[in-house]
Order: sequence, then structure tokens, then C-alpha cells
Amino acid sequence: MYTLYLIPSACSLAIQVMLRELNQPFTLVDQQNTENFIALNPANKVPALVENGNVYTEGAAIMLYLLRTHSSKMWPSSLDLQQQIIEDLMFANASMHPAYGRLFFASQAIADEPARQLFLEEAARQINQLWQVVSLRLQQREHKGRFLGGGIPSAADIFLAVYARWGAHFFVDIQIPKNVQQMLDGVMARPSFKAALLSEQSLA
Ligand SMILES: N[C@@H](CCC(=O)N[C@@H](CS)C(=O)NCC(=O)O)C(=O)O
Repeated sequence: MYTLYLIPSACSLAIQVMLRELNQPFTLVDQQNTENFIALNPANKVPALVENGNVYTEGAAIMLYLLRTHSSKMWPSSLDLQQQIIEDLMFANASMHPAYGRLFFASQAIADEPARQLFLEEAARQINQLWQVVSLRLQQREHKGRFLGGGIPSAADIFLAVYARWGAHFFVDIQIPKNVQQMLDGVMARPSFKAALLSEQSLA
């Protein structure tokens, strides 16, 4: 049984979606109501996943742990396909996540309104470039499926759907290409995603 430490709507949502896709039992704990969470994860970030006393941190690493531990179509045996899944996952986690993170950072750290808006717009421009990369990746995939993972979402598709929701919090023009929007809609329409959102709400 897993325990997932989360902040509602944060990147930890993707881990809950993956746990559901893999039919794994879990309990949810809101990090904001957890005393001394820093003892669990010195980086003081969610997600943190605990299983049998082992603490797993870093969202991309947790995704890989789950994929390699619980067999599913989301982790094919071909090394080439695994490499593609890892590359997409790292792109999501190490490029898109920090790009959206800059929006949150600017909102909190830049007091001067015009300067903040300039920063936010530049951050949005970089985010839009990254969504173009996702679009290109989808077009170039031989499988021609709706998701980066083909007919089923990959860990990267799930992370990207979580990040895409964050744009609504900011007054910036985030442009998501049509094929990417179809991918995101497909992830968000899955029972795993809907149920994950509902369980986060019920924690409040
Ligand atoms: N490198 C970490 C970053 C995780 C991260 O930035 N988590 C955010 C939520 S999306 C967080 O915990 N924010 C709370 C805070 O910084 O206080 C990972 O990929 O897991």
C-alpha cells in the first residue's frame, strides 16, 4: 500500500493518476497538513511516495519506479520504446514543469506589476515553444496515436495534462496546438484523472 503526499492540483496529481492506471491501492496525505514533512523530503516538495518505510521523491523517478514495478502496457519491453518514454518523461518534468514553475515564481516574487507581467509573458512565450515541441513529437510518432504513448497515455502525457491546467491561474496567452489539446483532453477524460481530481477535492 502506497502513501502519496500531495498538494491539490500540483504535479503530485500525476502520480495519483498513474497509481490509479496501474490499479495500485494508496492513501493520500495533504502535505500542507503534514507536520515536519521536510523530514520525509528535505527538498520540501511533493510528490513524495512512501511504501513499506521507503520514501520515493522526484516525480519522474517515482513514475519510473511505478512503471518498472507494476507491469502494464505503459512500460513496453522494447528498450527503444522505453527510451522514448523516458525521454518524453524527462522533457515533461525537466523542461515543461520548470517553464510553468516560472509563472508561479513571478507571481510570488515580483511585486512591481508591469515588471511581473513582462516576466509572465516571456515565460508564457517559452511555454508555447515547448507545447510546439510536444505537437511535433505527436506528429512524428510512428504509432500515430492520440498520446505520446500511442493509444494509451504515457507518464509524460499525464504530467503534461496536469501542468496544462495551471495556465488558467495566470493572465497570459498560452497557446496549445490542436493535436496537443486532443491529447490533453484524452488524458483528462480518463476515469483515473477524474477520480484523482475528486479525491483531492475530498481532502479539503
Ligand atoms: N523536482 C521536483 C519538483 C517538485 C515540485 O516542484 N513540486 C511542487 C508542486 S508541483 C511543490 O512541492 N511546491 C511546493 C513548494 O515549493 O513549497 C519533482 O519533480 O518532483
